[in-house]
Amino acid sequence: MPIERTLILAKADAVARGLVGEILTRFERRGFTVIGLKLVQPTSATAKRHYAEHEGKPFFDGLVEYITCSPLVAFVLEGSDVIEGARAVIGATNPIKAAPGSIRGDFAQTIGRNLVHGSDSADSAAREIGIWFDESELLARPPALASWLIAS
Ligand code: IDP
Ligand code: MG
Repeated sequence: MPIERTLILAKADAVARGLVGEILTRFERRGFTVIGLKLVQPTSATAKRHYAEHEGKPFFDGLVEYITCSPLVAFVLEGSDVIEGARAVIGATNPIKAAPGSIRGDFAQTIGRNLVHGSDSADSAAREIGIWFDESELLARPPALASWLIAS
């Protein structure tokens, strides 16, 4: 059970619908720790960098427009297997296929407005955290507390 970090974005629709607190709560309730948090108005360049793997796909321009149309809330979670765990809390990319009980399964309808981003691998997490946060903005919990919270 490695202690990992992952990058979460509560995207424009989450902010517009007042769901940021609900989204944060779902991760906190699962036991993951918020170690960095900010409200950001992304530039088009930042959005394109973040979603670089999707450049050239038919939905790319709309995706950039979606995540730059208002401020979003970016946060970094830390915890045991948090990359996979956060993806489970978020649910499938297409909300219609997302399990009830997941964020997308409970609050979203369409793939183009699916509320949340979560890193999909350790490499993606490291790359994406570096786009949105400076290392000095991440305040890790003390190691003693981390091991007390997560008994293996
Ligand atoms: P993920 O967010 O579950 O990791 P990805 O496949 O990485 O899903 O896609 C990134 C984002 O691009 C999705 O969350 C969604 O906002 C958007 N997206 C993906 N596929 C489509 C599509 O077919 N139409 C519109 N938007 C899409
Ligand atoms: Mg993805």
